[in-house]
Amino acid sequence: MKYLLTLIAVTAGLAAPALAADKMEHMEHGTMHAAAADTALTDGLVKKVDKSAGKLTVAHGPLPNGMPGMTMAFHVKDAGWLDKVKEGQKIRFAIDDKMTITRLEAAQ
Ligand SMILES: [Cu+2]
Repeated sequence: MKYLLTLIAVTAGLAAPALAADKMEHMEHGTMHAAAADTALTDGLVKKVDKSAGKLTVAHGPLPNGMPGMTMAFHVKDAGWLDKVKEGQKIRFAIDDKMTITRLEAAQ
């Protein structure tokens, strides 16, 4: 029993730092490539429009800052943009170094 508890403690200890490092890398990518991220447009598909939080959940392709394609929530620079998009709509967008959408346009 004692052995089993030790094993669980060791396993938990290993898992936590790995998660923290993963988050850190995510943020560094955003900062490093800020200049490129401001101009290049990325394709995305609107998954959710959250007007109360001022956020747009987007399934996006690879971003100029090095982030691979995934589904995630972004803040938008202009909350009014949330009235112009809807779930299921294809968009093209650009983000700044804080992962805020600074450009948003409809895609065909
Ligand atoms: Cu992402």
